[in-house]
Formats: sequence, C-alpha cells, structure tokens
Amino acid sequence: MHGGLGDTICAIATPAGEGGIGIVRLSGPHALVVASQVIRLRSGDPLSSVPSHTLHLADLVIPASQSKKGRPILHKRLPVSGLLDEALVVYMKGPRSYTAEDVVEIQSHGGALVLGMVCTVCIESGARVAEPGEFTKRAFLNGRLDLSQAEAVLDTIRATSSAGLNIAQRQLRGDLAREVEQARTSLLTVLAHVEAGIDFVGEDISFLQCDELVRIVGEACAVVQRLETTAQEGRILRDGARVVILGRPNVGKSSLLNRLLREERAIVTAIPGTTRDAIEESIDLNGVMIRLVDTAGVRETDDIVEQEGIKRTRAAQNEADLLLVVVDGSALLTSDDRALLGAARGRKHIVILNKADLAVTVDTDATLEGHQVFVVSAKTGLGIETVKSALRAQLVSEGFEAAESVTVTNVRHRDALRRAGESLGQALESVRCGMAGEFVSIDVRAAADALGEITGAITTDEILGRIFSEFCIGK
Ligand SMILES: Nc1nc2c(ncn2[C@@H]2O[C@H](COP(=O)(O)OP(=O)(O)O)[C@@H](O)[C@H]2O)c(=O)[nH]1
Ligand SMILES: [Mg+2]
Repeated sequence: MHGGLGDTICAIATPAGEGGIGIVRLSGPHALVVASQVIRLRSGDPLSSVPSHTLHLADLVIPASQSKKGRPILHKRLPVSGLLDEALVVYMKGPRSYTAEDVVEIQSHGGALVLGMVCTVCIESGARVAEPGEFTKRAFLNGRLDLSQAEAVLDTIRATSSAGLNIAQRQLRGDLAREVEQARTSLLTVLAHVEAGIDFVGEDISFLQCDELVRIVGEACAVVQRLETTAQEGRILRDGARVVILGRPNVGKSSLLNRLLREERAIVTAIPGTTRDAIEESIDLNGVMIRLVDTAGVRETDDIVEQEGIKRTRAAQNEADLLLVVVDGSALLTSDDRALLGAARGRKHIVILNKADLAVTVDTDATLEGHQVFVVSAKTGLGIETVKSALRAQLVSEGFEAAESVTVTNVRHRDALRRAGESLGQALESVRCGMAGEFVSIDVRAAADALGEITGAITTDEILGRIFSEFCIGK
C-alpha cells in the first residue's frame, strides 16, 4: 500500500452498478478543499462553513478550470451545463469520523458515470484513489480501531448468518480486544518484574514472588486456551459448516438433500449411480449457514464417470465438518455401508436410516451401535426436523452463542492464540523447573507479542497488507 496519512484519499463506497444512491467518500487533511471543487451548496455557503456532521443539499459540478483542461472523461461526455447531479453532502470533521480524519461523503444518484466523474474531479483536485480497505486501515493507524475491530468490519460486511453477524458485532465493539489486551498487560507486568530480577541480580530488591508469577502466567494461559477453544465453533458460526452426505448408490442421498432444502435440487432416480458430481446448496439452520454437499454414491464401479464422481466424494469427505451417512433402512447393510460407517467413526457424523416409510429392517444391526442414528423417510419427510436439530446441535453446542463470552472466528487470531498458549506453557514449565529468569522472560515475551498481533499492538506492514487487501475499495 503506497502513500502516507498525509494523502487525501477518494473512492466510490457503494457497490458497482446502478443504485438508488451512490456514495463517494473522501478522507484526509484536504478532504474539505478537494470536495469543495465538485460541490456547490444550494444555500450558496462554502462547504467549509457548514457545521460538522450536518447534511446539505448541493449541486455537483465540474469546475470550469478542469473542464477546460480537457480531461477525456470530463470533457467528452460533459453535460453542457457542467452539472453532474444533485447530491446530499456531509462533512465529518476528524477525529469524529470513520477514519478519525476529515471525511466528506457525497451521496448522489447511484450511476456509474456520475460517481466516476465525481471521483475524477476529486483526483484532479489533489486526492488519490484509495487502496482496498484503506479507509479502515486509516481508522486503525489513527488508533480509532484496533486490528481485531478492523477485521470485524470485514466480517460484518461478509456475514451470511445472523450468528456470524452477532460475533462480528461483538468483536467490532472491542470484546475480543479487551480480553486479549488484559492478558497481554498482565504478562507485560510479569515481564517487567522478571527482567528487573535479571538486571538487579544479587541486589536486595523484592521482586514478584515465584508463586505470584505462576498464578498470573497461569491465568493468562487459561484465558488464551479458553479463547482458542471457541475458534472451531466460531469459524462455523462465521463461515458456515460443510455437511457432506455420504452413502452407497440409491439409498436416498439426493432425496435427503432435496428434503432438507425443501426443493428438487438434485436429480433423483431409481437408477443407482445417478449423481455423478457433488452438488452444493446452502441452508440456514436457525442462524447457522450450512453448505450441504450431495455426493456420488460410493461403490465399486467400472464406469469412468462414476469413478471420477467417487473420487470427488472422497475429497469432499475430507473437507467436511460433519458427515451425514445415509443407509437404506429397509434393506440389510452391505459391505459398502459397513466400510462407510467404519470410516465415519472418529469424525463428527450422523447416521440416517432412510426409507422408513418401508419396513425398517436394519436398526438392530450391531454395526450401528455407538453411532447417533435417526430413522427418516426422505420420501414422506418423517424425521427430517429431528435431523435438522441434531445437525445444528452437533455443529454448535447448546448455549455456545448465548454465552456472552468472546468467540474467536479468525484463523489469524486462532494461530496467534495457539502460539501464545504454547509459549505460556513453556514459561510455566521453566518456572517449575527453577530455570533462570532469562528463560522465563523469553517465553512470556513471545506470548505477549503473539497476543499483540491480534490487536495490532505488535504488527508488520506485511500483516497489515494481507489483512486490508481483502477489503473492497471504498471500505
Ligand atoms: N420409499 C422410499 N424411497 C425413497 C426414499 N428416499 C429415496 N427413495 C427412492 O430411492 C431411489 C434413489 O433415491 P436417490 O435420492 O436418487 O438416491 P441416491 O442415489 O442415494 O442419491 C429413488 O427411486 C427414490 O425415489 C424414501 O425415504 N422412501
Ligand atoms: Mg444421488
């Protein structure tokens, strides 16, 4: 990302395409001066004279100086009057703005040409085009958001489930940052004492007692581990879960998918081997997004297309958060069924005894012992709601969302927590073994730094570049 905070940046903040309104956003020290070039308030007052955070009706114009210069985009399609559109304009004086800088937002009609021209005039007037995520990056660099809050902005924009949105909002309000910073601060205190102990070796100064040190490091370690354990379910709440439907051909996998989706998505026939390619569809299970994947039935086959389908089934199986193993409850288990059931052990899974509208014959089979089994008819819908609740319960434990505790959803945070936890474990071990303070302090320092990466207290340009490049332009 080029350019410093001294630049004034400009971008279209609304999505591309036609819209009722479109917003051009300016941020930086010259936001007001630049915007004044394109804005003529209907009141006749200069933009610089209006109170901050008030909305004003204005005409958008191409300044005569610029149209004369003959910039192609301004010149060619220039409306005779020099008028571009009418707009509502708001000036937000820093630091009370999104970026903590002077911000002007221009709300015109949402046409690509109008918005593009407004941007061009702003750039001709001294602004530069914003990089992706640069507004949010500035909010971070100016200290208005920590890094975990900045990431929560992106999670909010991308949220596809109410549960994911809920977590993003808590993170945006700083819940994660607070817990992490608290742990980090206590570690830094320990560090100061331990390092003082090293520096003043032999002098008679009372430093942190050993058991006090163990207590503080132990507490930080517990916080880190608790946060880390939320990451698995947190990711599912944010991104949704992959649930893969498995079973030999003709047991009713595609019928089950259609039932769960309440639509005829997959082709269902009585001919075994109908589904060749994996089919994916999403359902919202009470606020949790689930990607359901219907697969080609697994069996021994000579058909090349079917073999390829089975290969894809195995790949899908490995990426699943949960497996739905379907067997035909009206027939005896085959060796293919047994192989699938065996492979599902040790993975999160649910077994469906389908075709319950026919006589159920296999439910006493000892192979099913120890599996969570549901008797279902994809044909009549029997048992489907129970399966849905069981699915959700397996993926997100009861009370997990309700608990007002902080949830980690981000892989970067999870990785930092893992490293912090390992270092703290090492530090505790060193204290127990009576190792010298230097050893303890190295690990405590590493843990504090790892925690600092989450909030951005410790960061590098590379990390920032990676995070903000995922944002859209204008955010
Ligand atoms: N009686 C009955 N037939 C079913 C049920 N589910 C699926 N079938 C039938 O079983 C056959 C295979 O179904 P399909 O969903 O294509 O199975 P897949 O190969 O596992 O995807 C079709 O003829 C379905 O109508 C069920 O619950 N009861
Ligand atoms: Mg099928």
